[in-house]
Amino acid sequence: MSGHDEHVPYSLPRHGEGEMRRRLDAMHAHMEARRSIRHFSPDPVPLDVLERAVHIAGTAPSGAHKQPWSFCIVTDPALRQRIRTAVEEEEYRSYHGRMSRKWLVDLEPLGTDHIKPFIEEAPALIIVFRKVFDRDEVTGEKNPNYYVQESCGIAVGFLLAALHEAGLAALTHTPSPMNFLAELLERPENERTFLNIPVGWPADDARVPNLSRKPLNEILFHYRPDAHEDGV
Ligand code: IYR
Repeated sequence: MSGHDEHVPYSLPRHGEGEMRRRLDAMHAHMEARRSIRHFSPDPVPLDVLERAVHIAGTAPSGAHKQPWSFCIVTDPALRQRIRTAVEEEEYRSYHGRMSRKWLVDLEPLGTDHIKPFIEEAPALIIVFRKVFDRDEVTGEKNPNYYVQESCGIAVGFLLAALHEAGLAALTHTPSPMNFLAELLERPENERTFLNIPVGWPADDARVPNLSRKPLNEILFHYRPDAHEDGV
């Protein structure tokens, strides 16, 4: 039997209905206030706070519990300068040829372009790598990981929620293609870049697009008994 084959008892506290609603209403108000930020204050963030957020990300479920992720916290200004240069070269190619006209139109409300000052301005980058396989430590054999994209997506969701809980802002930045980041950070052969996440406090003059979120009735579909009455 390997590690987690042994099953152990588990239970959760049962909240009353009112308590469940209070908790989720409070969580909704809190999460509703989360925004992607592109203008950061350079104020340094305590490293152990970022470590705690990564610790929380690492509690995410994953395919066959393989935990197929690595999180790199980059605070070194020299390295961030090299990353920015490489990112802007890739982004220039994306904005000037690789992205479709429709894509560029969709991005107009965000006001993005290939210039990425936040890579140097934010006090830290958390660069997430997905592990497409793992090597057996003894035999060197390649062992597969499963649902790696889904697993890493969930872990990043936890990470963003954790950073927001700490009052920190983040951006999910996806330079494309982005594997140059794995090369710059000299990641092992089994890792592919998943996301670049600049983190910090918003700059004093930070502004965000005036976005609204889809109402519940546009994203939620019920399949329940007696659903034929009044459409509710
Ligand atoms: N990766 C580019 C383009 C970009 C794409 C999407 I989809 C966005 O939501 C935002 C930007 C960039 O970071 O500018």
